[in-house]
Amino acid sequence: MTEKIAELKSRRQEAGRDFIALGIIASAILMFVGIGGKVLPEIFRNWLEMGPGPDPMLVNALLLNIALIIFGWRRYSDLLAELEQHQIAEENARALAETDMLTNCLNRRSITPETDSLINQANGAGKHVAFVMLDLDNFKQVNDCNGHQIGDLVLQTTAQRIKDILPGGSLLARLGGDEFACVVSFDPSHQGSVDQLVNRLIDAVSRPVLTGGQEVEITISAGIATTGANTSAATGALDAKCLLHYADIAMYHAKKQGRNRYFWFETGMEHQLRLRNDLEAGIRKGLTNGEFIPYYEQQIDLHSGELVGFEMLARWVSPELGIVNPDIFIPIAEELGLIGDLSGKLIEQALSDASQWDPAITVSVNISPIELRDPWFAQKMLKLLVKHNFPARRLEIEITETCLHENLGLVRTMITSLRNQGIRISLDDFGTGYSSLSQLQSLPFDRLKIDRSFVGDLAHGKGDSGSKIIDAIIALGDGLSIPITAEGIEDEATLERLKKMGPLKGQGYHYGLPESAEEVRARLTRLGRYRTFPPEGSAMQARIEETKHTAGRRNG
Ligand code: G
Ligand code: G
Ligand code: MN
Repeated sequence: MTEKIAELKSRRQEAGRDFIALGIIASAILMFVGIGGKVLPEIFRNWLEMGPGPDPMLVNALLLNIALIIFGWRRYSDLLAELEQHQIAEENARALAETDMLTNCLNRRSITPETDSLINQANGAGKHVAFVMLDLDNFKQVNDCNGHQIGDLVLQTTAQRIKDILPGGSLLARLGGDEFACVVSFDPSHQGSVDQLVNRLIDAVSRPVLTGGQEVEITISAGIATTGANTSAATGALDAKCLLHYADIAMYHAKKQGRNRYFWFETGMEHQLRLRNDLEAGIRKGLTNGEFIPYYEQQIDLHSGELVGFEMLARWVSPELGIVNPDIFIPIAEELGLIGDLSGKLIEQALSDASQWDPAITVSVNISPIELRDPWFAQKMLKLLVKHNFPARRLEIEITETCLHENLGLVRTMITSLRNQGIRISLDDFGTGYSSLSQLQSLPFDRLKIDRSFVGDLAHGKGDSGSKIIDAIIALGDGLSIPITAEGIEDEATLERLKKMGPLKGQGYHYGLPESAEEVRARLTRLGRYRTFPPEGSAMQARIEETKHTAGRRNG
């Protein structure tokens, strides 16, 4: 590429020199006129024997002049040819800059001006323009699993399939990566034609791509924005840049809704997106500012009524939003890749809080399926336990049933290494995630937690199904010798029914809402189960020592 540019440059310089040559020719012609005007009449007169011959010096000068003009003319025609070539090369370079090399479509730079001129054309013809943003789903996986060459082939095939379907006069660009944009004009009275077109695109792209005996399956998500009323109602006049932005938002919405589908842009989406971006920024900021804190829900031995443990439940104390529940921020933290960090901080805080509690009280923590995929997870837990000098047998890790579908082998290894350290593992929300009996038998769980939906059914007297399921789970736990906790006990009646069903632990709002560390401290202090003397070396102990010391000096 650089060689080509250097060649173009040197040709341009040559052409510049040739312009000087052209100047010389012009002066040569002038001289020819001047000298010729004097010499030629003398020659004629000499021929007609009417006078003496011309001055030989002037004749030589005239001949030299003629030679110069011929030479100059040839250089000039060469120059014109050069210039023409130069122009062609420049045009080629411009075409290259406007084209996506892999697929031969337009690229991100050229789609905007091309769209703007299509909009102008359409406006003149009483038509509207639809901008369709298309993004392959999980394309990274195709690259990772099959290599970049296959990835490139998938992109080329996709581009070709889209081209085959688009009506004449439409635009197609690859904006980069696995993102395409097509722009079509349509009759405003047939908006349905855009839906039809996009449906056909989605169908065509999701046909498997055959590559050297392999089949690659791919789907696509799309967003549509048009110059018609539905997009412009709230936004006014639309140019290519706006359309691209709105189509992108609609495409993002399609991704969020589960991919392999399309959405028309609606103004609400922009609002949602802003909200989502604010949430993401807030979570990042909250993480560095320590805004995520543990709350604790009591766990009770149903028969003795004794407090035996707490389940730690994450809360986000946001300066803007107040107290936010984990079902809002955990999925976002997972998507942002922050869950390991967040969870680590929360668990560390919980261990630190719990070291002040009666050592008979256990702490349960929830972890996300994503953390189970971290090969260092067990290591990290061990490090935290050692750092806080916290006995592993007091820690219980809750994993939800849905984890088991993701990678049974990995989960088994993880559970085994956690249990080898002495940490206990419970299966959370049991009954909602369809784990099979064989999985239960092959995985060494220390506890099952019956999902609160079944426990809730008990009190609301929805037939006997609730109690039958709970009976079945209790029998299962008996058979496998796994103890059981019932979640979501909300009233005395439920508690009484559960008590009759077997030896259970339980938790729920009947015993109070989840509490902050401070409230737990007050509760345990009332019960005489809070350690008033902090463990040695703690910050509190250091402060007490210091106070004693200064008080001693003052007194002495
Ligand atoms: O507290 P509750 O309110 O809304 O909890 C909702 C869900 O969030 C529960 O299913 C619980 O398992 C989960 N959850 C609470 N805290 C944490 C946490 O620290 N990490 C993970 N991964 N999930 C949590
Ligand atoms: O990890 P898990 O999905 O089990 O999270 C427990 C969730 O259940 C938390 O959000 C907690 O606030 C909630 N919860 C705990 N006890 C009760 C209860 O008695 N009733 C209801 N509706 N929810 C409860
Ligand atoms: Mn739980």
